[in-house]
Amino acid sequence: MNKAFDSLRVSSSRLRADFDALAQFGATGDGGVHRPTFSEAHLAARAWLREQIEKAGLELRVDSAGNHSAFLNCAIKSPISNPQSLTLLLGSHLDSVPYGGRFDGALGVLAALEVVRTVKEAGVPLTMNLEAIDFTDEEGTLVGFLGSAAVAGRLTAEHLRQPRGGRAALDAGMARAGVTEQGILNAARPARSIAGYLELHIEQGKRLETARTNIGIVSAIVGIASYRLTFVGRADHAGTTSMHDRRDAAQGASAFVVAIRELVIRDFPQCVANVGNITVAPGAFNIVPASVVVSLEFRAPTADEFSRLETALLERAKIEAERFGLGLKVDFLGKHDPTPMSFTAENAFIAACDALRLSHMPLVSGAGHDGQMLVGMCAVGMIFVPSVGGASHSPREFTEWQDCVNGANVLLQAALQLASHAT
Ligand code: HGY
Ligand code: MN
Ligand code: MN
Repeated sequence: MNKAFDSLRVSSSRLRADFDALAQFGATGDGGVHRPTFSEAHLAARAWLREQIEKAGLELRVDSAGNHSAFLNCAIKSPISNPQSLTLLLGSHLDSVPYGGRFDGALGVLAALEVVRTVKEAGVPLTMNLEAIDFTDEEGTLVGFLGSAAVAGRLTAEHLRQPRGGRAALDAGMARAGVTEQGILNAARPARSIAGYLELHIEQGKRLETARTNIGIVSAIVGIASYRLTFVGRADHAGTTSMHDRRDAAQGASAFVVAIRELVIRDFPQCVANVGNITVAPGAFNIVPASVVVSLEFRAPTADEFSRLETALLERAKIEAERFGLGLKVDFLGKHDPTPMSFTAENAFIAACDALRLSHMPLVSGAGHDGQMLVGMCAVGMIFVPSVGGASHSPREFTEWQDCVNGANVLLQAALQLASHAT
């Protein structure tokens, strides 16, 4: 622990001013924000971030995947140190889900910026550089973890061919942002250039609130998979076709949606499955539905549950389709495996919480995060701060300001530990 700087703290007022200013971009008037990737609001928020980075006297970097960074070249240069000093990444994402909350991602990016500003002002001698980063499209309104997967070199053209937000939306978004497919694929960083990635995020659940604990130290992040299932029936006249003669795609799709809740609660109690969108075609009152597209996402904390759950859900879709005489088209849209966090990062967070006299507990993250993409490339760690009532991905999302500041100070002290000489 760098004794000389263990009393260093972030500026709560400056962080608050940034947070309130950022929340205006895409504000929905009910405390939430609508800032999907590469929307006008998202692009305006990034323009605002660029201004803050330059105002802070930090080096602005925007890579070819659109990731925005505030870089602080603070590593002590010594004859023996690697001329390409390592960098410790701190960050999250400014994009939001449609009509989501103002804390998800935003708190992590602003806390990271505030940590780098604080270290710069204090002139802390570190063994590595610091970089606060805003990753592109964490939420997957276009692809999902797009910027972090690009940095980690995990993306191929195949990932971008049929993304979960649709290729047309990706093309339109890239055009608005001035990003190209080739640029995204070229954004990979050298494996040995990043020493670690630390992220502060709201919990988006109620375990910390229930346990009355200040900080959650993430031990692992769930695996997430997305499929588009199309139940294929036959259009018929809704008034003259008997109920027995129909091949009603809505029947099969609805039976599937209801059945998977039962299946997950009974057989996969640590997992979740979600149908976030159902599209009926042709979609008229008086036509028996010819097809229904169901967007399926499911999550599991371990590889074994993840694979068994995938098999069980797809099997269930087949059964319900057959029950109603329907065809079934299964489109795989992407998968991120369950990911353990690094002990080095966890220990740094524990020491920082203890030094700050903040209570902490280990948590598995039921939400996906950019850190999943960077595991394998560097040490990855996350902390959570309490979400009031567990609300998130909703304008109801809220975290008490003191909890936000606690999280930012834990991030600061953990970063100092991981990036400084032992003195
Ligand atoms: O969907 C998630 O888990 C995250 O909020 N992107
Ligand atoms: Mn998030
Ligand atoms: Mn989110």
